[in-house]
Amino acid sequence: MSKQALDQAYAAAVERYKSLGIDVEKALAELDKLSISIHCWQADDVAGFEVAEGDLTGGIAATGNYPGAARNPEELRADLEKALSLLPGKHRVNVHAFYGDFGGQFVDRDQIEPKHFQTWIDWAKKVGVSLDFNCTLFSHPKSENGTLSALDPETRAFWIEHVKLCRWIAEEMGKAQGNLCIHNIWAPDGSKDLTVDAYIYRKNMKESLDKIMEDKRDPKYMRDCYESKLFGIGLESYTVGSNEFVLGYCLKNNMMVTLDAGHFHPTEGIADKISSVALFSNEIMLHVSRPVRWDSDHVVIQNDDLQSLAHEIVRADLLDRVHVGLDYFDASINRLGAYVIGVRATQKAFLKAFLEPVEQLRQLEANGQFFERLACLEEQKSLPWGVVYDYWCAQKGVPVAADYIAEIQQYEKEVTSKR
Ligand code: RNT
Ligand code: ZN
Repeated sequence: MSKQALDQAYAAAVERYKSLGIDVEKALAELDKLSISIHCWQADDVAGFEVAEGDLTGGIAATGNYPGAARNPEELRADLEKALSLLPGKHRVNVHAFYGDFGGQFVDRDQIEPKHFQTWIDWAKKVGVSLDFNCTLFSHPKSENGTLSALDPETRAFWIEHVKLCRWIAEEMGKAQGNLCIHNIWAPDGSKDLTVDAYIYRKNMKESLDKIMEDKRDPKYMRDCYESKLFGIGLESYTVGSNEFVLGYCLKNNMMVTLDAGHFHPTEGIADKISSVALFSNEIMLHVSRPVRWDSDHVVIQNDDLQSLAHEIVRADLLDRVHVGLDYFDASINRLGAYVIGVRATQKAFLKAFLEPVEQLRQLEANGQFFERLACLEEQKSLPWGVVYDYWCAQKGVPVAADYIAEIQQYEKEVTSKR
């Protein structure tokens, strides 16, 4: 589309929204503020960069064999930089502990330090992003029989030390960037089959977390969030960190809950959890993902689940308390493309929510005019939000609409296909 055609279409869209009482510029200003935490692990299929590279474990799986996965921190950062250059807005990058820059040395998880993440910190400063962080409690020989909930006290001690170190690293990242680095805890602990001692593992988990949290960190620079799960592959019957366990722990300990879109029953969405959790917890971390029949972590697209999630957050005015992060890993398509699709889909869902005539809908609801409410919700779907998004991309100097495809193809030809 030519610039002139885009400008004209945008002007018409602005008028259309104005007739509904909506200020498009205000919506775009909101979208400007939406900073999405982009997960580093889509670029290499959750492999990490430890010297002792093992299989991906913990009940998660990246399926597919598309060429071009990043093999070291430099390649991964180059890929992220390319992806960021195709995305409007200012974002964050979410790093996992096993993505440290270990300089070819074996550094076990209970030995990692901020220095192993210095190149990440320097890079983030250079490209103008902030970092979030995650302890890595999977893909390690000592995680095979549980981590923080393991029966063996030495195993528990090892993982307690790891998470403590990760909280220190997160705090250092926060200090270096001058803003909050969110540290996510997800432990895969669970069991394939019937579990007799469900209580004991959860008690261990609780005690391990209590020990970890004895280290006080500056909440201005690092805060923890804790992620629940329903099941994992090979861990189908029992998950220690179930929704009740994690919610209970977080509410009691004033910790942020992480809601991952793929971690509930297949017909259970996380959108409807937002208003409940937000009434009792100050902050929420989101792992925006796309489960297809199971927690498959498909690339995020604009589906109803994503749209409901954005609507719930925007309607309740919770954007300053809800942190939006992505979590998916598809190894079957161009990995960079996967980033761009997922971030753009998330932004579009939020833009649609910002453009919603919510006052009118509220009025209809309060009046009991439910047919009218439903009709208006349906009508919204075909409002010209797409052109507003395209215009925003043009304004930000990034490819408009499908134009990013060619750029990704070019990068694949020049860079990723040669790996
Ligand atoms: C796993 C969790 C977790 C991971 C990342 C890699 O089911 O969703 O967030 O995806 O830590
Ligand atoms: Zn997750």
